[in-house]
Amino acid sequence: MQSHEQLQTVARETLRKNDRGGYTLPTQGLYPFQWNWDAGITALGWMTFDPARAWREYETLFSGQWGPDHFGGANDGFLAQITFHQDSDTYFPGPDQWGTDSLAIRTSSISQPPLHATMLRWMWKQAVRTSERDKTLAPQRDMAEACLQDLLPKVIAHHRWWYRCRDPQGTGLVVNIHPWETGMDNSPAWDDPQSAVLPTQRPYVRKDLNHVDASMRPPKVFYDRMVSLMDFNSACGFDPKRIFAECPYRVNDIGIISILQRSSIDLVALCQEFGLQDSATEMQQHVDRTQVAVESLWSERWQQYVSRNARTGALLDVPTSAGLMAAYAGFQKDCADTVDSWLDETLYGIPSTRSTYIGFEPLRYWRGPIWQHINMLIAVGLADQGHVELADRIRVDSEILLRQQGFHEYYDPTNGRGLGGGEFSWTAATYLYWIEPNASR
Ligand code: 9WN
Repeated sequence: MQSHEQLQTVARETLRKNDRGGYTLPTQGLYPFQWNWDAGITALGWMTFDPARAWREYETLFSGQWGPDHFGGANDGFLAQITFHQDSDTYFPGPDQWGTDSLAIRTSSISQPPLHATMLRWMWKQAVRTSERDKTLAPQRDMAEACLQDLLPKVIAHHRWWYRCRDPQGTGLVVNIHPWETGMDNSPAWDDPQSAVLPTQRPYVRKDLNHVDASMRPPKVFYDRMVSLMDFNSACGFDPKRIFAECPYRVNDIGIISILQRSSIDLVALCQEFGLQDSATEMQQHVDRTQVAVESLWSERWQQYVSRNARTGALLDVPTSAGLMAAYAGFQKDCADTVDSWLDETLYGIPSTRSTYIGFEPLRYWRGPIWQHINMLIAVGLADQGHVELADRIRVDSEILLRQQGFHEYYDPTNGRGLGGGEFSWTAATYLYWIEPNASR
């Protein structure tokens, strides 16, 4: 069991080791580029000991955002799942696979859960608190203010992209068109909609199995389908209308919907604080619409929100951790009792798939293992809604795990063993921002 001091030192070293100047690798080898939602969580970790570096992570992430001049402009505001600032041959699919060679900064052509307005608001609050506590640190607040003035219009454009391109009919429930967009890539919830995707016939070489045991990664047929969807996207010239209408995979993911909802709520608050009243009103309208629409994703069976196959209309009635971010999103039902029951079934926090579910696999990627940043989002949401004890139970479970195992990509919920990539950035960041006893969140 490592002490908090030791762990804090290791966590900082982990971020420094994975630092590539303006961006942080999730882990070396397995993920050698800048990932979208990883960057947001990782910035929170930097914020606890090097605020300038935290803001820089965001600046670098948004340097890859697509604008009105990219691919005809219909994807203005799009922020990619991966931004390829440098080449690397240790990952597939790398920069040459996505059809984006014409970009100055190449990116993938799909997005990831848009948690940024929330992360930025937390960073902003931290900067304000710090400078109030110690007047000599006032420049930190000025830096935060200047960065947010630059970033807010970009974040607004990104939210507009989600609502415009991924919910063109204004239903209040955005869709995703690739399981990698959910960040919860091979969740059993995607098994049904994925079966409509024809596996690619083209040859390619996976690289993930050079780094991690096959028992912890998705099977070949999953990759065949991911490649097929990636190629479909570029064959459409990234035209969002065509992709929405024709993509064989179209899912209302409760994870993305919850994260976007919380982010839009935080964006409204930031816009109000920074004098962007029209954007605040615009975002509030989206929030109100989603608040009503999400009730159609309620599962009586599992007493939580779930996802839906947007092509067939069928509810994907699978109990995953994505549906437990209800308190975080401020939905009508906060799912606190359900979270409580999940915690009784495992020892170290929230598994990605409920352990009593038939498709639960404790080792394999998003089919069972625990991710620390998901523990954090669920717990912070619960605390925000007044479930302080429950939130603290998740935090303590997470703390035990990290003190025993260090910073892995994910953890086996049946015995706590660290799995996947090692020296993992967002796990270290989660420790620094949320678990470390002196963390001032
Ligand atoms: C594909 C970087 C990313 C995370 C995802 C996680 C995993 C990539 C992969 O790693 O996905 O995006 O190749 O498996 O599922 O959530 O952002 O840490």
